[in-house]
Amino acid sequence: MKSIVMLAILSVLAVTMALANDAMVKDIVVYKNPECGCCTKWVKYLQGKNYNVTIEHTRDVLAVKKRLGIPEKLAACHTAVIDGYVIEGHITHRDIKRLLLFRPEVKGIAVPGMPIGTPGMESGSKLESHNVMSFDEHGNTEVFAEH
Ligand SMILES: [Cu+2]
Repeated sequence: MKSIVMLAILSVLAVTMALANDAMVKDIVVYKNPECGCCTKWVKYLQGKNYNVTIEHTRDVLAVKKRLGIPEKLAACHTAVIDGYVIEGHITHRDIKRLLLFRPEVKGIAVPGMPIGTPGMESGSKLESHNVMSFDEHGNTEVFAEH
């Protein structure tokens, strides 16, 4: 029994340490329309968290979303790729970290639409409650995180 408790403590420690350090991949490619203001704000937010952002401007973000297999109902403004995962919309750096840490068998995660209060969509201290969804290559979706 004791060893199970010890194991649990150790795994919590490992996760905490992994979340605390910056050893994870920080190179991210962001596909966005050059005119998209909230997309640019999200890029600045990531840069503020020490992400190394490569911006790919395109006037056909929908084509990119299609190519990357993002279900239509999960679409947002910008689309990003980091370490083999697709990041759709105004997602927090914490959720990106969690994704890269736990590496679920999904294509990526998405915040559909543009909820108020997400990074790049700030409006005072307001936060529209929303779910971060994960999706796989078959278009199956699941709740990844609730905010
Ligand atoms: Cu946006």
